Amino acid sequence: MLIKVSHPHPIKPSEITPESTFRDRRRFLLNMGLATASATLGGCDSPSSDRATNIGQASLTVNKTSAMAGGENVTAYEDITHYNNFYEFGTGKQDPARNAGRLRIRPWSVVVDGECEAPGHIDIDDLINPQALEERIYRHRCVEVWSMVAPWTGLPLAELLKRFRPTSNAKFVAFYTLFDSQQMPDTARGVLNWPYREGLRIDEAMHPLAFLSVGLYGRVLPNQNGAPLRLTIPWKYGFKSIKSIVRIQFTERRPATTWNQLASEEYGFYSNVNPAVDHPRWSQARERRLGELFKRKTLLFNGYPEVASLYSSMDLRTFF
Ligand SMILES: Nc1nc2c(c(=O)[nH]1)N[C@H]1C(S)=C(S)[C@@H](COP(=O)(O)O)O[C@H]1N2
Ligand SMILES: [Mo]
Repeated sequence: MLIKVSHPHPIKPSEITPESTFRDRRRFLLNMGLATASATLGGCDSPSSDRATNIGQASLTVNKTSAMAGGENVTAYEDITHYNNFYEFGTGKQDPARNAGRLRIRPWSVVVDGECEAPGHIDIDDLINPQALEERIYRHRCVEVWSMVAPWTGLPLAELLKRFRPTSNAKFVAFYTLFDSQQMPDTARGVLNWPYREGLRIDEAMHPLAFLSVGLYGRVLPNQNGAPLRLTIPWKYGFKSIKSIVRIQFTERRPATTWNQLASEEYGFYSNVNPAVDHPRWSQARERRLGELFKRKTLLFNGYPEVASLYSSMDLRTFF
């Protein structure tokens, strides 16, 4: 059942810049000189160990690091992990950090089916293969006008999708989050239509920037950020980056997506970051980077112009 809530994304200044953000002004500027082959992030003797201070997660080995956020400072781990949207664990920004600990992330496998020649499933531990993992430092922009720069560990989405050999009927890809009311008591409130679902056009999903994340800051992904596997689509609003994925389905028709089902006039299927197309209830022209006092200008496609060719024949006001 769909319950229309009047303000699914209320904008309160207190939420956009939480007190913790003001308190914690530590900033990390990643030294990209460290991004050498097979760098194990968080090693005690490396200068990058600062990044891992107080991170209680196992470290991941990555093959290479690509900084794709224009040299901007990386947002503090504390902010990235304590200011979240994960409605299955509550609608408050601090709720996921408090409640997502009850999510059991092993055993975990992802079903891949639909319009493909080799449907099947993949075990998360087979996916977390050190040879295949890389780190991507991406900007991330929520439709609620906050943003961050985060170092994700994972693999290109296209690499996983191709293993299942999508057919020519596969025009879209649908993604589903786990739905388990035992582990996710907040789902009983019916704020959204569970399971949380998202979708991409197949060419968007195959774009080299589209990424599946299993780690953050060189460590295993914390539950509140979508463990054990989440999408990271840096040119789209944050809600496209679905967390704790259990199913990926190739489809011929455009799949339903959670926020679009809730309020289609507010959240379109494409949801590309676009300063010129406002959300009906607030402007998208500016954003507040977590940890910063002043707002900055929002960039078209969140500053990833290489995706523009995906939309060259489309009116981005109609297809928002
Ligand atoms: N399953 C699920 N995925 C989700 C959400 C959610 O509520 N449930 N929220 C989305 C929204 S609105 C945003 S902005 C991002 C936030 O990701 P972060 O908490 O890692 O920054 O997760 C997205 N993925
Ligand atoms: Mo969001």
